[in-house]
Amino acid sequence: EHPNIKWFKDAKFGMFIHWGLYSKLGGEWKGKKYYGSGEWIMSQGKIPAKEYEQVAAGFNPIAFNADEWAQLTADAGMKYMVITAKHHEGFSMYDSKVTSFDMVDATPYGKDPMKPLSEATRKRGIQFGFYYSQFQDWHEPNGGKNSWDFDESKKNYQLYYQQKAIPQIKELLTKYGPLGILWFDTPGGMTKEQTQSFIDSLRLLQPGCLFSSRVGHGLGDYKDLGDSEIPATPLRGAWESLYTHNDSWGYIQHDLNFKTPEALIQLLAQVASRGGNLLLNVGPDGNGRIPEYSIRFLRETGKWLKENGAS
Ligand code: JFZ
Repeated sequence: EHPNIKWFKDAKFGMFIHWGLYSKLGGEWKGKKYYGSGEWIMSQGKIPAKEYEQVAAGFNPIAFNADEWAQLTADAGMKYMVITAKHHEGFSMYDSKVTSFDMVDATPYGKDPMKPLSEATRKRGIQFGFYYSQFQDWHEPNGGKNSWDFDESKKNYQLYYQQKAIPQIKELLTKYGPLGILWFDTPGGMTKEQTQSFIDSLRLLQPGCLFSSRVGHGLGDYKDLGDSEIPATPLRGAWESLYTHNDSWGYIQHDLNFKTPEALIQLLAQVASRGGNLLLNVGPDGNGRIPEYSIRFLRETGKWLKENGAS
C-alpha cells in the first residue's frame, strides 16, 4: 500500500477536468457536429495533425480564473482535482519546454494556467493532480493511435516515451509543487517490466504522489474502474469511479444533458457505500468557463452535503 493513500481513501469526491484545444471546438468541426467524448474529435474527424495544430492559434481562454475553479471545487465538497495536462490530442495545457505545441508557445493566451490552479487548489486544502495521456499522442509521429497521419507499423513508441512523455511528466512532477495524483490513461507500447521501471524512475521525483491504475499492467497505487462504472458490491482497497457531468468529457456546446444535484448525490452515495471515490468531470469551454449548469448543480450538491454532515 502506498504510504500516502489515506487522503485518497478519505476523499470520496473529486473534480475531474477535461480541458484542451477540443474545448474550443466544442464538438464541431467544419460544420459537422459530433456528440459524446468531445476530446476525441480529432480522431473522429480524422483531422490531420498539421490542421489541428492551427486550433491553438485561436485558443485564448481569457475567462479562465484559477480561484473560481478551485473555489467551486471546495464548494462542491470535493477534496481533490485532476486536470488534463495533455490529452490524446497531444497539446500541452501548461508551459512545457519539451515542445512548442503548448499553452505558452502556441496560443495568444501565452500563460500557464496550471501554475495558478495548482496554487489555488492547494491553498484551499484540495489535493491537486494531473491527467497525462502517456501513450496516445495524435500529434507525434511516434505517439500512439494516430493512424490517419502516420503509419502505425513504422512507429517507435520508445522514442516517443523518451523524447516527449517522460520529459513532460518530469516537468509536471517538478514544477507544480507536491501533486496528489498522476492520472495516467489508455496505456500502450510498454511491457510490464518497462512500465515498472517507468514508475520507479518517476517515483523518485515525488514519492508522495499516487499513480492511477491506468498506468497499465495492473500496476499503480489505486484502482480506476471503467468509465461510468460502479461495482455491484463493496470493493476492497482504494478505488475510484469516473463519471462526467453530462455526456462528454471534453466540452460539447450542444450537450446539455447535465445530471441534476439529486442524481449526483445518489451517484456519490452509491459509490461511497461501496467504499470508493467519485471523480466527477466537468468540461470548461474554449474561453475558460465551466458550463453554467455544472457550476450551479455542483454548488447545490455541495450545499446538500454540508447541510447533511457529509462533507
Ligand atoms: C479514456 C479517454 O480515452 C477518454 O477520452 C477520457 O479521458 C476517459 C476518462 O478515459 O477513455 C476510456 C478509458 C478506459 C475505459 C473507458 C474509456 N475503460 O477502461 O472502460
